[in-house]
Amino acid sequence: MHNLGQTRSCKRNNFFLLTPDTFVRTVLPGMKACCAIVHVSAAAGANFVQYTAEFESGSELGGTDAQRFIYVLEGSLQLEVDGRKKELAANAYAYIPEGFQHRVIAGRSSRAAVIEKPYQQLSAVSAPQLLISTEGQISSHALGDDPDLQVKCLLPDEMAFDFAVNTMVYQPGAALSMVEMHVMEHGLLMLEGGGIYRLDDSWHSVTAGDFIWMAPWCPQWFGAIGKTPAKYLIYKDWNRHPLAGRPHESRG
Ligand code: UGY
Ligand code: MN
Repeated sequence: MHNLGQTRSCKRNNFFLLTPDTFVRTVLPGMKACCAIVHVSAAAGANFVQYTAEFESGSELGGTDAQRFIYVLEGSLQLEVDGRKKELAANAYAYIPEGFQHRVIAGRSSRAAVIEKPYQQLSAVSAPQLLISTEGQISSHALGDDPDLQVKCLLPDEMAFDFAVNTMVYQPGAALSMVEMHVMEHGLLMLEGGGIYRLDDSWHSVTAGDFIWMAPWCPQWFGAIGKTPAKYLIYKDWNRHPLAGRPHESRG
């Protein structure tokens, strides 16, 4: 059904909000019976790629040259490494280091959030190893002193990792205690509930299924609205000096 050209989706220089009514599916190299909704990439100025992969029964994700993070949203996936298969059920996740041979296969229809980013090596620090876990195994902590805003850091607090992926759960009425403006960019997938997101100078109603990209220093604030908690999965670049990865400018 058409909606007379109306949508909550919007794209600005500093951010965009993408709602499921505007999602367009595509097939990435190596995908078999699988498709991707690409939410953000270098085409928008981001330094990472995030997409939702939708799997049919018997399907497979393609490979990547980058490091990869997969969080299972629905169904279950098999991660094949060294000829062994590890089952990833909903809320399970895997961090796959750059250059690590693996296959991601679905035995039934499934969905996963996928983040890919070229690794920024630190001298004197070894690159991270393969990591497989579930959100349930991670303990949460309050953000600031607000017990109604709980954060789970899905990747270990180690300098080897050049990005972080966290879940954040807001009880109804809970909110970020400040408008944040920071060097890190974000990829955010709303998992449950909803509320109001301030992005730059505008306020947006957001709900489960929406995706938001925030550029570095995009003013951001969220307050949960409704009778159930709001939850999102959030990516940020992390643990690297702001000069790292920037091309050297020629001086003349
Ligand atoms: O980790 C963060 O920067 C997080 N507090 N940002 C956000 O929720 N928009
Ligand atoms: Mn933030």
